[in-house]
Amino acid sequence: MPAAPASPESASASPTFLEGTVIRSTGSWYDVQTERGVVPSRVRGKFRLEEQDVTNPVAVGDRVTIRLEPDDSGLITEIHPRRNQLSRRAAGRRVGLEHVIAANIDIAWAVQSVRLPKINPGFIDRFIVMAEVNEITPGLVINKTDLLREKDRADIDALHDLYAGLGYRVLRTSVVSGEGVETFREALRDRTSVVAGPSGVGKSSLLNAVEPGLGLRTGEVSLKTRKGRHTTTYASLLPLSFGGFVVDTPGIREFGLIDLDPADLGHYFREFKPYLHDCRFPNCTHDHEPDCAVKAAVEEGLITEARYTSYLNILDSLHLGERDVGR
Ligand SMILES: Nc1nc2c(ncn2[C@@H]2O[C@H](COP(=O)(O)OP(=O)(O)O)[C@@H](O)[C@H]2O)c(=O)[nH]1
Ligand SMILES: [Mg+2]
Ligand SMILES: [Zn+2]
Repeated sequence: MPAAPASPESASASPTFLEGTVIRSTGSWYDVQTERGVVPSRVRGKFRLEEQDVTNPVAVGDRVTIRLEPDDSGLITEIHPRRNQLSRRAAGRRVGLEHVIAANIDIAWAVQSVRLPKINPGFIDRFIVMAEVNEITPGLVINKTDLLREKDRADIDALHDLYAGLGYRVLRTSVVSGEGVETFREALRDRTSVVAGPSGVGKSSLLNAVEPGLGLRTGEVSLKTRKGRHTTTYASLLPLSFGGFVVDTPGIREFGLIDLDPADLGHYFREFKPYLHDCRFPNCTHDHEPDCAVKAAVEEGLITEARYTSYLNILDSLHLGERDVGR
């Protein structure tokens, strides 16, 4: 611990240091959850200077040490090393900089619904890549199972089996029948989780079902024009009464694939891995190149057409510089 400053006011008592988690940020103040409750805190100027290429040196989810000040506010004196983070390119004046949305995330759930809106495999695959690139465990929630029609059951089962077979956790839920709600609650317990998905799949409804106290608004059609919204938005962590946090951010669509080299994309499709070293060209993008072992595996049915199509779509968007999840 740093020594107490030798000023007359603080000579009598040594300062109190606490550890905590940043749960909310306005850009200049940070709410830090500690064993003594939430302490509004400021950050030392030097952290700002050290991190030239990010807009926010402290993000929600960061573990920090604070020094309690005489007015009961905190001063963040240390930011503990991050296990991982989700970032996007900053907008507006700070374009080109990185904005850290949240740090130390245990799991990121892609939420989809069986109908209304229907499943979008492209979203799932892009989201998985985004999570894997950031070293965050992805999972899949298939919601609104009460709306499942018999004729769609085989497709949903195949999708479930595909992702479970790749080693990802897949949950089936319904806010109406209650299926899977308890399992989802257990999956959120004592972790920091991201819940993302297209509008209308039931994210807010699901979170209200596991934690009624959240009181999230549901059923709203989002008419926001995202293009017009260039101000920096800050995520917050919603504390769960049974332990854990859920990352709440309106900007989840923008979790980008920052700095992913198109030649590396194949490494984030787990089932491609056995074939990546058998392509003729070591920098093969598994697109147009001859003697590609990945394409051969698709032709043999060892890799699904759907996953390969997602791969090509993401590859295209990387070439075009479109690195957002939500397309
Ligand atoms: N039938 C059915 N409807 C649901 C379910 N979950 C959510 N909904 C409805 O789907 C609509 C969108 O839900 P909402 O939670 O706002 O979705 P969000 O945009 O992902 O947060 C609302 O009308 C909900 O009542 C479900 O499991 N089954
Ligand atoms: Mg919602
Ligand atoms: Zn190849």
